[in-house]
Amino acid sequence: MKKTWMLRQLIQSKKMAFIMEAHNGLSAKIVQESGFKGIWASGLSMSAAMGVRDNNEASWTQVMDVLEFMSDATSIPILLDGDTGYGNFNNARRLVKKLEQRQIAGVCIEDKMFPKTNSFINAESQPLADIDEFCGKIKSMKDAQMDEDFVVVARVEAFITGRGQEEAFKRAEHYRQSGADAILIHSKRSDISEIESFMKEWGDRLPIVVVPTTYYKTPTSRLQELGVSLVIWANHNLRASIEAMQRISSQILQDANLLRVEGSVAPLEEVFRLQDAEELKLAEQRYLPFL
Ligand code: SPV
Ligand code: MG
Repeated sequence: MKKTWMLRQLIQSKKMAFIMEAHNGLSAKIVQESGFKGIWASGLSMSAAMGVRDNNEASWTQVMDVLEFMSDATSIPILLDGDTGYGNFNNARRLVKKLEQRQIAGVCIEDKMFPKTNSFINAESQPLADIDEFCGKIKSMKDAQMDEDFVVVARVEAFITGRGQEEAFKRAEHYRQSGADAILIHSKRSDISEIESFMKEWGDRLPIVVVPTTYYKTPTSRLQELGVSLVIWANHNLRASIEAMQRISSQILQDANLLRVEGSVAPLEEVFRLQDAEELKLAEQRYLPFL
């Protein structure tokens, strides 16, 4: 089954779906094994894992290299957080071409300016993209895709930057008319009032994607009632790994031995299993002479 088709089904199905953040080949594989049907290649998480900021400090080809490992390690679809498309329409349409070559199922672009800043940092002072310019970008991406099922999600940052419902709705509607396959409506509030008012007005014009990082206390059943199509758990593997690595590193430093940590980390056998070391053993028996 094509990954693009699988992502399209997740977004278009009546049943609300969930995708989970990954930021490298290993975390992508773990997301798949845990049972998720799709992966969010988070810009925040990939940049943090590379040791840089979520401000397009990593080049788009460096992001592409990470994606290639994630895609090779998995068979479920990946939705890339493509930030602003890394430039103007021309950069964004070339991005689509290169993503398709690596079997990435879709990309989400946000209506901010390059270089972007994470939505939870100085949100109110972040400039938004010009609507017509952003619409041209969406059109160029849809025109560039070779696979009809490749998904382009347009992300509306109006609420994030302190603008209201009217601006959010106007932008979403323009992006819909420009050919976006879904709208990601983002909010930094700890309640879902913005998402709620948007959904009530939006109806079922186009599938809606949300990222409940800050309004996680809202039961997900409420999002389903409102008609949300796709929920992104955006950064929790990264945050889990930070906490685990900080704990283990300081404990080993303090103890100068491994006695207290050995039982609380994954056994080496688990690392080898995740790398599929067994397959290489079998291949060697088949292909290497004199074994
Ligand atoms: C990301 O995961 O990088 C996102 C979601 O874009 S957020 O961090 O909420 O902006
Ligand atoms: Mg991001």
